[in-house]
Amino acid sequence: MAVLKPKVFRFESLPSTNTELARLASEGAAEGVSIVADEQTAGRGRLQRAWSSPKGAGLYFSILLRPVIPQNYWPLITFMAALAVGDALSEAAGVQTDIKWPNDLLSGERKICGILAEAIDTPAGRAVIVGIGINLTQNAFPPQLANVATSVAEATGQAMSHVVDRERILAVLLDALSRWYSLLDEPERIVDAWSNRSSYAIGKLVQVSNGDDVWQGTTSGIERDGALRLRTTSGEIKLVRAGDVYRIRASKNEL
Ligand code: BT5
Repeated sequence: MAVLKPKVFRFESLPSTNTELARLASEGAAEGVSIVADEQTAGRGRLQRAWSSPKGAGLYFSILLRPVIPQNYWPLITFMAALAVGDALSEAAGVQTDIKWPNDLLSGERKICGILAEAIDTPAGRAVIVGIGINLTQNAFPPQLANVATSVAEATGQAMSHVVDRERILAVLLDALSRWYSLLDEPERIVDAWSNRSSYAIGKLVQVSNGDDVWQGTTSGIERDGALRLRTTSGEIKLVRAGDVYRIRASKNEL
């Protein structure tokens, strides 16, 4: 596996770091080219959802990868990014995180980071843009998301300096991404590490929705290609490759 050498370009404001990096990738940018913006005016989540990205409140980052592993393993790119963010938040800020399949990092069951990996065709071959949004302060998201979102400042109880803390987290994140990326050709190591850090990997009662499909069941491990195994209430095993996972809390009256 090629060694990742990140090269970071900084912007004050962009519509979306993923969109700008896709443009550079289509012009032939090399693996490792990365973008950080102080704000995004049209930050994106999955399925064209919005990612709230006000100035000075979060780390808005994208990196270009040109993976050589078979494409059916590309979902593990989101996994390796989640592992790297987990390392960065732990080492640079002392924040311990849980991972919710497929792309959320949680602190105290609330989302502190979202990851958006997008595959694109470029003249130099198929590539992946990995976008990472980390909430540094509570200003990163609107108050109506406060029950589902959190920030590094809230998790640590400390005020965050946008520049100093963002740069420290970014520096550790770049190292961690390089480390985990070099393991991408060993899927079981990525899946094992991910599963060890995710309370959602096994034994969690969840609802999964993917478009019009909605299933309830208990998570029962991760496939080698990153699919989530779900034992549905009817006892059937489903392999989930896309969708949103919500934790179901057992009712207090249940035995
Ligand atoms: C994600 O999507 O979680 C992927 C977010 C990726 C953002 C990064 S920032 C750098 C790069 N450039 C981009 O344009 N994007 C990437 P998803 O799982 O679909 O979650 C989106 C949902 O999270 C929204 O519908 C909101 O409910 C919620 N949300 C929006 N902004 C949030 C925030 N700052 N913190 C927590 N939750 C948020």
